[in-house]
Amino acid sequence: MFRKSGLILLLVLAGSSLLAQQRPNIVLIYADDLGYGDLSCYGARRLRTPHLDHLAARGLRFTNAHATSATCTPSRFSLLTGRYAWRRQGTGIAPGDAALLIPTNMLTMPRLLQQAGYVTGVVGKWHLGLGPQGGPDWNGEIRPGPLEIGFNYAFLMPATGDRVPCVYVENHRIVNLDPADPIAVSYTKPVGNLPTGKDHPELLTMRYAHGHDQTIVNGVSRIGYMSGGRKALWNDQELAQVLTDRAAAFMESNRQKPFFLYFATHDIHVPRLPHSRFAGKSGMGPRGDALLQLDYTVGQLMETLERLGLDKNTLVIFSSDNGPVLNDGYVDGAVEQLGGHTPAGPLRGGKYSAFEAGTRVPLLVHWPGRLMPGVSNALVSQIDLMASLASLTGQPLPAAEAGDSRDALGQLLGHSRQDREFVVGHAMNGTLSLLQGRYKYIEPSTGPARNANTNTELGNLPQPQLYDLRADPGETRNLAHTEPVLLGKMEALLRHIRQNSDRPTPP
Ligand code: NG6
Ligand code: CA
Repeated sequence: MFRKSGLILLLVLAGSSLLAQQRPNIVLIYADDLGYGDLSCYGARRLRTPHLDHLAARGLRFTNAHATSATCTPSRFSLLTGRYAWRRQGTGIAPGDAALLIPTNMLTMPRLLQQAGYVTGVVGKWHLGLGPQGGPDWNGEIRPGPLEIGFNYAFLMPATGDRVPCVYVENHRIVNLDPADPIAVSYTKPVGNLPTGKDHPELLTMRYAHGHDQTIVNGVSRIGYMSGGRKALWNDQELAQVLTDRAAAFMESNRQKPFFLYFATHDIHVPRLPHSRFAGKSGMGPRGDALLQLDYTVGQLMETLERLGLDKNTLVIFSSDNGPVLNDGYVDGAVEQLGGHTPAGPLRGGKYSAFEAGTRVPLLVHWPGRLMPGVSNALVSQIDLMASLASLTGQPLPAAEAGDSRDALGQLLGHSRQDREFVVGHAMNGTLSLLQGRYKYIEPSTGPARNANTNTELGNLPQPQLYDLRADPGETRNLAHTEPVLLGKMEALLRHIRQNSDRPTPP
């Protein structure tokens, strides 16, 4: 009798430790505007990214991984909800005073992980809106925001580096805001009397190339107007370190519990103003220097995990929200000093584009001893991270939630090399594309062929496009005329996906 209950106890203990092992810490590092060819582990030769290369060498490096959209806000919306942003109005690039874009009653990745017993934190670039309709109360309680959709802790840049307000928001409040110097923000009309880039170009330390000519903060004019909040303004050169320190502090204070950290770096988005210790180090101007800073940041996070003894029990996922861009609004030498570097590798297009470089991005996964390291050519999409983390942590996904997300844990951990049945891409002006096996279909669009500001090829054509990416990774030969049957099938499938969510609802 005693023996039997002892055995049961042993089994229960083994079971629970197995369960505990299924709850590794999860660190999702999301870089901004990082291209498929920007890291040395993805073939870059002009600069070295040793920390990211180390992750790749000890983990799994994907060659065919995709962000859901070619810009930031929709990619992040999809990442955190498991639903394509293009299904929902108002999820395009958000102004800095937008209301919270994710409904508080939607199941999100952080809420799901909270339900699995995780402490959840977000540090870095948010760009998913804050506050109620009409925008946030910057001088009071800023809610709803990440805390209302499943994060226990938030330390944010509200939108982007090039959008006001240039302040940090911690949980519900702007950090260091002096009540005697309240902050005002507007995206429609000037507020206060801070100079603008348009009227005072002589005050600028970095010139704007297009847009970005409104309020000047730290010598750089931004998108939007702001006034006040002087003590709360961030220092652009310190930004990466401030975010990294907050991320490290979150991991340290939660080291006894399973934690989920969504760490959204600002690098390598504009304005590129890396710390002076990286200035000139890449020989490629601020964009290359920001890449080195991004690599250093990842190194710091990994070092923190090692110091805390958590590196073995932490699943680290690294990717980017969209593809690369050179001149995204400031004259910072990105074009002139590029040399032979190819930010998109062999791919066509870039940020904003329906071509591959818009959404095919680096993806590295690291979990020592728990995944099969190497290189995976499996077709995967960030839309599946939510269902995959549900699967990892044993959380059921209700049919009505994360409807576009599928369990791809096997692929993420390298146990399966199977392609996703299809992957949908989404360009800035709304054009959708469909990847299936070696083929890519881009739907007809009347959108512009090029982004006139950034000089990016957008992949829009009034006719359908079909490419064989295996034979023609640079999307140069349109097969729409020679492969009408395949074209018809892919058109029909995309139409079906547009009308139905991807994870079938059980009867
Ligand atoms: C564009 C900005 C660009 C960048 C982008 C958002 C202009 C002319 N261009 O509208 O500089 O801020 O929005 O980038 O204003 S993202 O990576 O956050 O999507
Ligand atoms: Ca981006």
